[in-house]
Amino acid sequence: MIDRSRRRLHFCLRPTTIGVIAIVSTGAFLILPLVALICVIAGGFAYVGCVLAMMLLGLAGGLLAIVGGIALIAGLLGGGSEANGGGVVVGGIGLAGVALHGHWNKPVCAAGEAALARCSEAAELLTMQVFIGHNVYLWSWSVLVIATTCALAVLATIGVLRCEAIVKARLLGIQYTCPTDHERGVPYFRCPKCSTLIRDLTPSPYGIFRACCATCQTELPTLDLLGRLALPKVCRHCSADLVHPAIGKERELHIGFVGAQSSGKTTLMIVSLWQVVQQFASKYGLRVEFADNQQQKTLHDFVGHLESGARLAKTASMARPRAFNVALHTAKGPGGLIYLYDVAGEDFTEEARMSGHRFHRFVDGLVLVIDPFAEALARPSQARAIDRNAWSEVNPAATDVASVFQPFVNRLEQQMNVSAEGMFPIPIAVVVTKMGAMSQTPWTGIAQKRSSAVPVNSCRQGSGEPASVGKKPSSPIREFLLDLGLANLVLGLETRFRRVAYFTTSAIEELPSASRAPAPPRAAVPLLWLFQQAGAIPTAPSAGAGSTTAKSQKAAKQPSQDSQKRRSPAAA
Ligand SMILES: Nc1nc2c(ncn2[C@@H]2O[C@H](COP(=O)(O)OP(=O)(O)O)[C@@H](O)[C@H]2O)c(=O)[nH]1
Ligand SMILES: [Mg+2]
Ligand SMILES: [Zn+2]
Ligand SMILES: [Zn+2]
Repeated sequence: MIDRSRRRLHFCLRPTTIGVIAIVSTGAFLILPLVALICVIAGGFAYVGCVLAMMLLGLAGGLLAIVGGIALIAGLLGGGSEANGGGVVVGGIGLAGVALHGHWNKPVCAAGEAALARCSEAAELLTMQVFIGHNVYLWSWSVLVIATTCALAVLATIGVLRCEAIVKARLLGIQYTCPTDHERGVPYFRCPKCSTLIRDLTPSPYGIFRACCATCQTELPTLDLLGRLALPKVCRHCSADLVHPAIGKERELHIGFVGAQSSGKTTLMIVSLWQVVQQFASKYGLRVEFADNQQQKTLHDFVGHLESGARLAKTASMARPRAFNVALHTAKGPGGLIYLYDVAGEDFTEEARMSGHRFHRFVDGLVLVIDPFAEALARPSQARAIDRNAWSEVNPAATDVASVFQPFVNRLEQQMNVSAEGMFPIPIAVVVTKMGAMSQTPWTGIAQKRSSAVPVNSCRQGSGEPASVGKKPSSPIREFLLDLGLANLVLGLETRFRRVAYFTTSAIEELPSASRAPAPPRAAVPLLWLFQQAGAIPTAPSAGAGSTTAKSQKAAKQPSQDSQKRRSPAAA
């Protein structure tokens, strides 16, 4: 949590600020009418006071004169000299009062009237000329209007800045995808000082550009633009650490490997990635960035394993297959953060098993791996012709590609909202693997002939034009698939995918081994083609092929001390 205490609340949004300004504005609005009212009341009091005073004087004087007269008459009749004296005094006072009333009444009442008139004039001046004439009734609210505008501006700024992630997703294709569970969205961050998980590090009334960790009060940036991505990131759905430094910075490119169990997907993924790092990065002016040293070491270990002639362990079937993340940085182009999804082959045979493969919703490109040996096995006439020894060496896929492709296409239709006849708007690289073992098959001649037509260093040559079945085949590899009996598959591919390209590889044979020289590097070509389709890398090797920056060379060589040993002569 960020610190959401009152003192962190933005000054313009504090209730006290708004409250005080509201009171000031109301006061400024009311003060003139109030003073005017007081003037009128004071004038009224003065007038009424004068009139009343005179009335009382006249009344009292008259009464006293009457009382004094009565007392005098009573004294004269009764012979009381005291009563006579009292009557004379009272009557005298009364007569004096009456006389005074007669004398003062007019001027005092006039003075009262004058006071009332002056006060009314003053009230009128205040209300009509100052309050209304000078628009005080409007200006008095200006402070409150300014304060409210400021508060709204602050809220609007917060709202706009909060759109950072949406803008990045729409314009730059940056989605913060979690490689563990394929969920997307701005991650949670950890405070670099106290490691507290902060779920709300985003512009808010408690910090527009910077907010404070509630635990240790460290100031943290609230926006990617201001350095938020440098903080440790955690997936908001599964709490996995998002370790790759390019997450949230580079646009994403999600590539899925599809194929039967044991068709060679994992081998192809590892060898192709290795070739990208070792042989193609410098040609295309790329710098390859791994999540961390551990990830680099994992790839290095896998390659070492394959080079030693050992087989890879079978890919475990996982509800959520974890993506392998690498970033490609180009000198000028956009580059991208690549997500490679290697899935256990058996997962493709049933749609239900793919339910957790959420990346299908946003996959950008596919690699369909075809094991020609599995296809031959499915067609006994072809299988009988192949040398028995070859089978153990190539470890043929458990099923043919058709049994994988159809359920996968069904799944993709649902996930990408494409109708049963619709086109998938993504490129698919069709890769015939294990071609290195072809020398032991009756296809030897075909394979060699076809292989020689396969591009080595330039992806462009490898992309079969999006040919439709029935037209003149544009790729020898496509013809080879037709020969293998995969016409339906080719038809399916070319009617459902907007861009299809055919490739052959012999991933294992492209790695150096003690017994033979490595075959030319082709495994990476399908991947490079997909990268190019997405615009992540240049469409042709850079002019100064091989002369990349020192940094990129260092990155390319880093995976192993003995990488020079591993360099394929073909790529050198
Ligand atoms: N000769 C040869 N065999 C390969 C090649 N790629 C894969 N294989 C074989 O196919 C088996 C299955 O490969 P793997 O990559 O694990 O297939 P996945 O189940 O599709 O991931 C491996 O044990 C290898 O024996 C290749 O390029 N050449
Ligand atoms: Mg595998
Ligand atoms: Zn902290
Ligand atoms: Zn996650």
